[in-house]
Amino acid sequence: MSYIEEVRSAVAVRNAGQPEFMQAVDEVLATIAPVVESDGVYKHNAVLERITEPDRQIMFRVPWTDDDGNMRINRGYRVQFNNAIGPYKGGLRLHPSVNLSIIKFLGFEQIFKNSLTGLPIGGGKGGSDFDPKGKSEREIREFCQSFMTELFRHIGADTDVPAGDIGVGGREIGYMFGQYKRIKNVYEGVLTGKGLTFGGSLARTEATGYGLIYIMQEMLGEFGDGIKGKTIAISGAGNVAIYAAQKAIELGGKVVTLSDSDGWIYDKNGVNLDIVKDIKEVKRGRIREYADRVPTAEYHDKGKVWSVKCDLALPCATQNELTVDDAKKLIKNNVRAVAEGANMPSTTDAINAFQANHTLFMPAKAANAGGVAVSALEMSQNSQRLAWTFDEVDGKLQNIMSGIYSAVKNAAATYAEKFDFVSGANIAGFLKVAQAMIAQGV
Ligand code: NDP
Ligand code: 2IT
Repeated sequence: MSYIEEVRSAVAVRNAGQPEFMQAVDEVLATIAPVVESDGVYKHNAVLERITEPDRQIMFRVPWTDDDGNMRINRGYRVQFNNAIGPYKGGLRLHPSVNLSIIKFLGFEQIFKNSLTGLPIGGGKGGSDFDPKGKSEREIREFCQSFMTELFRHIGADTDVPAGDIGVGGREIGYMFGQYKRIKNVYEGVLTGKGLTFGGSLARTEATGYGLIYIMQEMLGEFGDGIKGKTIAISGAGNVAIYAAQKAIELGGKVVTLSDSDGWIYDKNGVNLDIVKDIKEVKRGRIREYADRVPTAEYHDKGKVWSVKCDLALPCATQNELTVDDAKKLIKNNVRAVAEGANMPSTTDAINAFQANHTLFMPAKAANAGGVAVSALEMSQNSQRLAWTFDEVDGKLQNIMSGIYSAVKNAAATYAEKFDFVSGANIAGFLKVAQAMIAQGV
């Protein structure tokens, strides 16, 4: 048995019942063999055993009262996965599906993604199975305060810096920051994605979606092509989907789909983002309302956006939302390129189908790293007690995405196959963290 196979078996036994975590581990282990099996230093230092075992896994009870006065209980999580290259960094997810497997897969992927940004940030992730849908403003605030009343003791500007993810945006980060400050009496950059009046960075809201389009541009630019004139299918209608759509439209693309967990819209004329933002960001409504307001648009509560003919596909909702059947439909419709805005949105079989077809495919660790990269820039601004302009931050984001593209492309060409960006991202992300871990001896 190879070293990788040995570790894979041991990790599977130790983490039984955690399918999403094993999916993320399997993908990394399946691609780093050219590096790990060619040099005994990794086995000698047990690097794979160490990198697959979180430094710390914190689970806690979160009590809160609903508007009827009932006490309600949720489970909170923070998995501090790896701090070899910087403080733990990664989002908080509030969604009823949240469990330890999901938080661990996200925390594990975050290690490699954060490494790819070139910035000094380690990997972590957290959240809760709390469902923010349909909750009042007061319920959200009380939940966030209660969540932070336990989390505060585990985090800090130089220890662990959480941010947003599904169900956590500026509003939730604001409430959590307020509670942290109140308990600790320290004003520090302990969270990113903060409001602009209290230490937030310009362009953080846009960063993940913009970064996704910037790296797509790099990938298409390889063939003298670009976003202009492309028909684009996007899933999701949250932070990542909306700002990916915004940048794509600005660059001359036509975004024809968006979705939420109830259904999806198709607007052959290209979506009107002002209406989408009003529905999603202002009214916190459902995507079906778009079709009520734009008569030419179709709303479907069955099927998925991937049945629509498109040049570019950007899954921006959640894990495993794009299956091998979806991949086959996209391939049949001649999709030119796929880039993952969400974390692990494509199943393993779907990725295999894209790669077998030589469809350009940029995996999440590289494609959506713009969000956490600008979070790291927010940390820098907080440390300096300065605020940079939108253009300054956006310019740095463009450079970072271009640097990620080069790193991923070069690692693919050196260790795997030209344009095998899955291997390239995993290997480039791994090498830096592994070297730091070996040097530090822990
Ligand atoms: P939001 O909460 O803003 O939006 C999530 C969107 O995806 C909503 O439209 C939501 O629909 C839909 N969605 C979520 N879960 C499901 C589900 N189980 N089934 C169907 N649809 C679902 O989150 P973000 O836009 O921030 O996050 C989207 C993805 O991007 C996630 O995978 C996240 O991990 C990833 N990501 C986010 C970053 C960020 O900076 N925010 C950075 C990097 C990656 P509904 O409202 O109906 O639930
Ligand atoms: O998945 C991710 O990279 C995020 N949700 C953003 C993390 C961050 O710290 O900004």
